[in-house]
Amino acid sequence: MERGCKKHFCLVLVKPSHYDDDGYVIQWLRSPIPSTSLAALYGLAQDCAERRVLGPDVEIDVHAFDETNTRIRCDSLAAMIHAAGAGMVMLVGVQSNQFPRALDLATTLRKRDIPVAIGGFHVSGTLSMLDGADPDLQRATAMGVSLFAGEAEGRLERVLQDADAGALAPLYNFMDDLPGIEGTPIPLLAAETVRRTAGGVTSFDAGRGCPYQCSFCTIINVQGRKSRHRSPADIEKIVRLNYAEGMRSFFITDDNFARNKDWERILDRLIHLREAEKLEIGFIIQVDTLCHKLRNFIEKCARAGVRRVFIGLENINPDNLLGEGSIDFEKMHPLECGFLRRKSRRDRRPGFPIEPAWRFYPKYLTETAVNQVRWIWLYLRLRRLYLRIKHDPERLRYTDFAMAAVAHDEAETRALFGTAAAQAYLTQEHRLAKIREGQVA
Ligand code: B12
Ligand code: SF4
Repeated sequence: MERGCKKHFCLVLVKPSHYDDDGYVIQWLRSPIPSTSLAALYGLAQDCAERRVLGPDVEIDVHAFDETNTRIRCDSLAAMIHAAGAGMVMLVGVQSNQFPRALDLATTLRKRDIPVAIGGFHVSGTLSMLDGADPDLQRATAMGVSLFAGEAEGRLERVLQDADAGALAPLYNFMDDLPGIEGTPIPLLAAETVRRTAGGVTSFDAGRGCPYQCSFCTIINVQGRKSRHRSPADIEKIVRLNYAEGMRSFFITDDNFARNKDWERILDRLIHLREAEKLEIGFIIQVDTLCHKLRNFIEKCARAGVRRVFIGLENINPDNLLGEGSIDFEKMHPLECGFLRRKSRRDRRPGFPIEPAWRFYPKYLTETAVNQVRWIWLYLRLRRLYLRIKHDPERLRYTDFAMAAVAHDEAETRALFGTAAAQAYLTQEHRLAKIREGQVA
């Protein structure tokens, strides 16, 4: 459509959620944290809009929606694009468990003649590890959906130009050409998108790629083993922009921040923001178990405001996960849990019946009320425990097995190692140790 003398291209970015076991879309009144994938694509799309990559007379209007906190109505998206006269929907950051939902959204949109592209870890991972041999990818292609493998930095404008020309390719495959991300447009989201999350916390990737080769790791097949990173100046910009919007806590999503080649310069910049400029910022990072060997790493992380660290370990006892608060109450992995579950009666996975209103709403309201009481009760119990520990004069003398130094006989004496899986793991470790010592050919 032409408004004034300008043409418009409506770009809708959607980060799909996935279905729960009952076939309802997992959605919350407030999701815990803005999606980095959505922010990355939004930042790149805004840059394309500013550079007028579709021509000097074409405005690109970018809209971003996260399905974990917003109900996606395909009819409304289609109406927005038809009203603009041109546009497309990009389903972004789609992981394997979200791919079926992404396909269902794509099916409805394609029926309304809307150009659709899907990208994210599932497409990239499937192409790099299985050569694209996945029936779901084939289904997508069959319905005219365009697939994008690899990273969008430096490539988004080509997809937009193809879409505008009505010539989207069935597959954009950049897996063999991972881009440098220094100086590329930074991830960001509009304030109204961020407001749909719990608030205070946001995330960004300072870098991609990890030099290690853990046998169970899929990520290195997608993001590679070479460290590619944003510049300290870009990271400062991300922090300042978000800080101005009230964000105080940042999740740096690098799989292994300790192996980001620029970690020290980045931390120095963050230390300056905290210590010289008194910005009250805190960080969550992910590292490997050897990070303590990097000179200054732990000290500088502490000064930069790192408050929580994820360390990936192979799990000796998978039952541990079942002990999480969220699995009991919401039947949900803790990383997927948000605040106040929303369910839309009509957004049910194809193959599941649409429940009549008289049955759906009372059940939903009862579930919600029961879960809220359970969460409040859990909070009160933990708060009581916390206060008891905080005021216990003996608290600094407390110790238990988990905090004790490694003992030479613990594999024989601790119950943790008593399961068949743990024993198999130990046998393999002993064998590998002997190979390293040259005792086994
Ligand atoms: C950070 C992270 C999280 C954070 C997300 C926080 C946040 N604010 O976003 C948290 C902790 C919440 C999380 C949760 C989960 N995660 Co996670 N997560 C990651 C991690 C480490 C980084 C993801 C990221 O932000 N990358 C940076 C963005 C910019 O990259 P990207 O999404 O790939 O997007 C780029 C390209 O793919 C492309 N692109 C993406 N989409 C599109 C679309 C189009 C049209 C185009 C053109 C381009 C394009 O452009 C982008 C920029 O280059 C990845 C591992 C990894 N390194 O990818 C795992 C990973 C994605 N997570 C994974 C999983 C399994 C989960 C959970 C399902 C875990 C669980 N059991 O609950 C949940 C799902 C939650 C949810 N609702 O999405 C798996 C997915 C595996 C798979 N086969 O799909 C991964 C790969 C880790 C792994 N190997 O196990 N996760
Ligand atoms: S350290 Fe983490 S990101 Fe690196 S290869 Fe191992 S599992 Fe993958």
